[in-house]
Amino acid sequence: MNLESRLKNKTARIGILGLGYVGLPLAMEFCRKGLRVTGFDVSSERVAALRRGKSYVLDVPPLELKKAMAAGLFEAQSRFDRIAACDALIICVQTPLRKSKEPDVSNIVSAAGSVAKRLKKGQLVILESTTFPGATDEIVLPILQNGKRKLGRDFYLAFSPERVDPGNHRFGITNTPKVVGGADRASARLAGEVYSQIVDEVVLVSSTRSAEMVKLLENSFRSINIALVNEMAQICHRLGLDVWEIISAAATKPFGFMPFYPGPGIGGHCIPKDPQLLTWKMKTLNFEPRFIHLASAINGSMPRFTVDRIAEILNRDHKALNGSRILVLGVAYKPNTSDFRESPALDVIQLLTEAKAQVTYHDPFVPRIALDGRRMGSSKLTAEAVKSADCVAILTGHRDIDYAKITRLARRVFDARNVTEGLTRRNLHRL
Ligand code: SAJ
Repeated sequence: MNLESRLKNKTARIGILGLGYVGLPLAMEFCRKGLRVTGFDVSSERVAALRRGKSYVLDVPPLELKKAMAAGLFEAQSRFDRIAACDALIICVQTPLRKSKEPDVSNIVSAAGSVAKRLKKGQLVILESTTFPGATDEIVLPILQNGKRKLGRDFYLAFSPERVDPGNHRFGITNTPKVVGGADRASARLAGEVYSQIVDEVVLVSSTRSAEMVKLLENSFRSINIALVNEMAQICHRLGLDVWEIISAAATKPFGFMPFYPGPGIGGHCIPKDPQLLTWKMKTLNFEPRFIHLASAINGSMPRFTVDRIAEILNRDHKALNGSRILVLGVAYKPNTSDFRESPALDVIQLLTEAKAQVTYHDPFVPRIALDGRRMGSSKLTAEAVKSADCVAILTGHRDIDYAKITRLARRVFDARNVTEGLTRRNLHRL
C-alpha cells in the first residue's frame, strides 16, 4: 500500500528528526490527527524526558505528550533503527551559523545520512530546517541518492519551511499555510498530502529552491523593516521627536503601511540568522545583497545606541557610566519567553560592563545568563533594588511587571520597548 493510501486510512507512520521547538509541536499535531509518529533526537536526555512525559517545549503541554504516548501514537527514539518503519520523514534540525557567518549544515548532513542508511523504497523525506536556496537539492538529494537510488522511483524529497512562532496563540500549525516545494512533481504532491493531514492550507511552489527562498524572504522582510524603524529611532532622537508617537500615528494608515517597532537590537534564532543564509549564498555567486547587509548593520548598532542613550541620561546629572548602577529589566530576546539566544540585551550588558558600569538584571523568565564566562543571576525586583539603581533600563517588555511603579520608584528609567507608553515623568526616557 503506498503512502497516499496509508495517509488516507491513517496507517502511515511519520518520522520526525529533531524534537525541538519545531519538531515536537509538529509531532503532536500529527498525533492529534490520529497519525502515529516516531520522533528521533540525538539527545538521549531529551528522549528520556519525553518518555517520562516531560515536555521542554513551551507550546507542548506535558498532558498532551502523555496522552499521545498512552494512545500509542507517539514514541521518542534516540536510535534511528525505526526510520525504516516510517512512511515519511521530516527533518527539523537546527541550522546555526558558524562564527564565520557561514551556514553550519552539519546537522542536516547527519540527519540525511541517518535516513539514507535506512531508506526504504517509496519513503518521502522532507527538510524543514531553514537553509540557503539549493541546500535540499545540493546536499540532501545526493546523500539520499547515495550513487544508486533514483528520486521519484526509490524515494521522494521536498522542502517546507517551518513557520512555528513559539508562544503565538493566534497562529499555530493548523491555521498557518504551509509552503511546499518538491524535488520533483511527485514529491511535491506527496508532501502536500502529508501536510494536508494537519494544516488547513498547503501552498505548492515550483521547486525546493523556491520554498527555501520563501522563508528567507519572509525573515529578510522582517529584519529590514525592523532596521528601518531602528534607524528612524536614531533619526527621531536627533530631531527631538518621539519615534513611538510617529509609528503609532503612521500605523493609522489603513493601507500600504505595516508597523514595526524599534528596540535595543534583534535576537532569537531566526531573524538575525536567516537573512545571513542568503548573503552567504549570494557571496558564492558574486552578488552583494546590500539591503540585507545594511539591515544587519543597523540592527547590530542598536545595543551601542541603547548604551549611548543611557550614558546621555546619566550625563545630564553629571554622572558617568563608569561606576553607575544599572538595573536591566528583561534579557529574553522577546517578551514572555525564556529564550535569550542572541538577545540584544546580552550585548547591552556586555557594553555597559566594558564601560565599567555595575550591572544587575531582572528577568522573571530567565533565571541565569553567562556572559563572556561571567555568570549572572536574575536579581529580585524589590523596591530597594529599583531605588538604588542609577538607571533602570527596560530592554524586554515582559508582562506582569508594574512599569508604572518602576517609573515612580526609579531615579531614572530608559525604556527601549515603550512599555511605559502614556506615562510622562521627568525621570522617564524612551528610545
Ligand atoms: N523585533 C523588533 N521589532 C519588531 C519586531 C521584532 O525589535 O517590530 C525584535 C524582537 O524583539 C526580537 C527579534 O526582533 O528580538 C525577532 O523577533 P520576532 O518577533 O521576529 O520573533 P522570532 O525570532 O520568534 O521570529 C519568528 C519568526 N518565525 C519563523 O521564522 C517561523 C518570524 O518569521 C515571525 O514573523 C515572528 O516569529 C513573529 O511574527 O512572531
